[in-house]
Amino acid sequence: MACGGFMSAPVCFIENDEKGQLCVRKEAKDILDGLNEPVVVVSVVGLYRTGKSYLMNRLAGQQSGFALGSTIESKTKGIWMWCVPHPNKEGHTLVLLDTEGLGDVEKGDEKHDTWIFCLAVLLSSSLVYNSLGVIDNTALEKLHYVTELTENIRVKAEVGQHEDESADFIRVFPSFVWAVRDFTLQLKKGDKPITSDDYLEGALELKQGSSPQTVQYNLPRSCLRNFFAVRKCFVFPRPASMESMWIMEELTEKELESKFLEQANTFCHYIYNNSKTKTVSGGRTITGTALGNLAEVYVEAIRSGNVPCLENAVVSLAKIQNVRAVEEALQLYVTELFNLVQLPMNPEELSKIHTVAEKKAVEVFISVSFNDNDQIYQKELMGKIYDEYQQMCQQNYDASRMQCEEVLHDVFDTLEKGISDRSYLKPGGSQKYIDMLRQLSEEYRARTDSQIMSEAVLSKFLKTKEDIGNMILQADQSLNAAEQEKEGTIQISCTLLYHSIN
Ligand SMILES: Nc1nc2c(ncn2[C@@H]2O[C@H](COP(=O)(O)OP(=O)(O)O)[C@@H](O)[C@H]2O)c(=O)[nH]1
Ligand SMILES: [Mg+2]
Repeated sequence: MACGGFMSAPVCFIENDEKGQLCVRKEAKDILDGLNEPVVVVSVVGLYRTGKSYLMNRLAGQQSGFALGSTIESKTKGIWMWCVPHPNKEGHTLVLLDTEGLGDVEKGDEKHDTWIFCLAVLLSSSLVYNSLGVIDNTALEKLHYVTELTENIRVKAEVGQHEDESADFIRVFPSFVWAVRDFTLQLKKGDKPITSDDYLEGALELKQGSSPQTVQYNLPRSCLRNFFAVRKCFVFPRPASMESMWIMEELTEKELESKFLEQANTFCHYIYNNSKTKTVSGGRTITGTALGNLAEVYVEAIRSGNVPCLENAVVSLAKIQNVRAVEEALQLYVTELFNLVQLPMNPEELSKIHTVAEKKAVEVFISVSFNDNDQIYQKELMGKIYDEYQQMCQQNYDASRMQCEEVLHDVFDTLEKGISDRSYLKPGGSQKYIDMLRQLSEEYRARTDSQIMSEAVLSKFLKTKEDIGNMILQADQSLNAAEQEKEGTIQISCTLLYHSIN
């Protein structure tokens, strides 16, 4: 299904578990985990059966994908996700989030709808609000979720008692696109043609006055104006005849109304060209991996009865990402060493491999880590790399020692044999022994030329041979003395004999 993070079909991203609580689906999380490039996230919200899933399929450039509901029952449950290569931004993934319809009477769970709306706002870089007909008061009343955002989303971790956080929303919220479907009116104000954006801004104009009705009227409008800095509107005529609309997925471009097609293309191009890479509080862009973690952090906050907070989410996200960055970077370092190192080896070569592997590991760390401003995690990584390297150096010494010892046994075998045969316990034996030691040491050195432990192993060995060398020397000296004595005795006897004869 997933190929380098891209998917042939959408998967369920966030849904209700068996206890009725929101949860992030593992399959979707795994796909995002494998996506280490920046993401542009576009989510669609709106009442059910208003053509949201169809519009998302168009953004994916596909005839079908997100399931369409051609019956009363809405097809999409929870939030579904589709990751496709971004058509305009190389090295970016376009993540499409299709939400289940808000206000589904069958479901009748308003709070659930509110959270779905909040998650769509929190996770996306562009939020598409989709509705049928016109932007009138009823349409805006249906968008009451926007008025609840202040209760359900916090930006800062600590807020002063009388501080109004909604002023911060504008900095961190996605851009807002209103898609009006089956639009039948003419875009005109009086006689003058207006743009669809003018149409939206006109609908968002506030009324003067402070009566409860006026406050009520102004509330969703001022929320939209105050929370979303970038607002855009697209009006779509009916795409086809009523009968054909049951089978929209099967209709070819030619069978669609040309005006609809034109608008749909303009809409898609606007999204491709203007939707920004998803950032989090503090302005850092995020990857697919981070998006998956972010979703888990927000969903966890909702599950535990808290209000999702952007600043806290960034802290949690940083921790998750940085722990992972250390793990991945260290894994790469260890694998690199494992693949290139052949023990025993020249320590300088080992050091070179270590330096290259360390550099690669730091690169991985930097690409995965997140807000490691004080370099706490990078220092942890460097410490772990140092430990691994020290271990490897130790293993290198051990391996070299073993090889040297093997050569040593082989080379000095003749000497050992000579010792056990008592070949050196004869006059002049000590010199023979020393010559042999010298000759074999040279042979050993020639065979262990490149080994770091060559001299250490040899000198340890030679030390063990000092006693036997001394013994041989002593034996040699006493043998010599005896010999001389013997020779001396003979000479005295001969002299005596000579003298007695003469
Ligand atoms: N009237 C109308 N129906 C549409 C439009 N686009 C898609 N549909 C059809 O409306 C039904 C619901 O579409 P779907 O995309 O599943 O709506 P969702 O519930 O909002 O996701 C399907 O039968 C679609 O073929 C549109 O622009 N206008
Ligand atoms: Mg749908």
